[in-house]
Amino acid sequence: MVIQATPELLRWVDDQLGRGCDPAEMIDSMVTVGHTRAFAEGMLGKASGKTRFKGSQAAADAAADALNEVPEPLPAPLASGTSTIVVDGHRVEILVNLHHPRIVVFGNLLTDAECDALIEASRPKLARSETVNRANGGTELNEARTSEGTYFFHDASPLLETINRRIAQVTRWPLANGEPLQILHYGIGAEYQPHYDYFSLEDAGTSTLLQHGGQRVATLITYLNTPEAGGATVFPDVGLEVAPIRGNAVFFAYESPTPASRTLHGGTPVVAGEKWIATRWMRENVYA
Ligand code: PD2
Ligand code: ZN
Repeated sequence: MVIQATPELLRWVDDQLGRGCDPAEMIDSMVTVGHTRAFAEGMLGKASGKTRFKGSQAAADAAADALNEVPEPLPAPLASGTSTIVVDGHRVEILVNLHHPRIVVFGNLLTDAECDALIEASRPKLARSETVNRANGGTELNEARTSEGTYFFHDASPLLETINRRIAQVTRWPLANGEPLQILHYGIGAEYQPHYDYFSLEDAGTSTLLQHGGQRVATLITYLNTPEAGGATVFPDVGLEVAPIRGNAVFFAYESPTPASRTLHGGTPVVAGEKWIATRWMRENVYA
């Protein structure tokens, strides 16, 4: 696992350890401000290395133990070398598998019939998309996101149950940690300007959002149709552009809720035709 940390955070960890603070309490503080527990535990383990650790031996041992206990920290779709995953008899292809940051492009995640069924079920429910209000954790209209959308709970229909089971298996992340499936529709010119999907540690509204399953740790965007032109998903920090092709999907995980995750991403304007996607945002804990 690669732990990416800002110099400020490393300095804070060093300072606290140097003053003899309890590593377990420091981990709790980091979780409270929005870091994942795995990340916080990894940071403590990293800072407890002999050359950098200035606190008591007991605290050093506790931090080292914390590192040893780091669980699988993020959704982890597959091992290197895998080219297909079969779920309930449905064959999903692995088209791209980037490791840092973790970005996986899937082929044939959904069938044409499943894509069409999701679109038709959504049409009557569409409403203008909103974004998180960073001050209070609510939602608001935002010119940076000009799509319309709706969402479905996990058990909304047998179709949703099938799709959700497949998503959970290919991402190897529990369905219970997933937010409801968001369906988005972009007309000509509509876009989603570059942003991060995690909740920023600097925003006042983040503490409210974290109460529902903790931090977001990964996103899966599935293309339900192929726009005539435009509508790619772009990752400016890594120079990657994913073509929106019906049934395919792009998955990415964020190792920390900071720009160091290099998961800045956006949906470019639709130039001709329309664009439909299904987005699953994944939390570190059960979403409730
Ligand atoms: O529509 C997209 O390509 C897109 C881009 C960025 C969707 C999202 N973010 C999202 O749903 O979070
Ligand atoms: Zn996004």
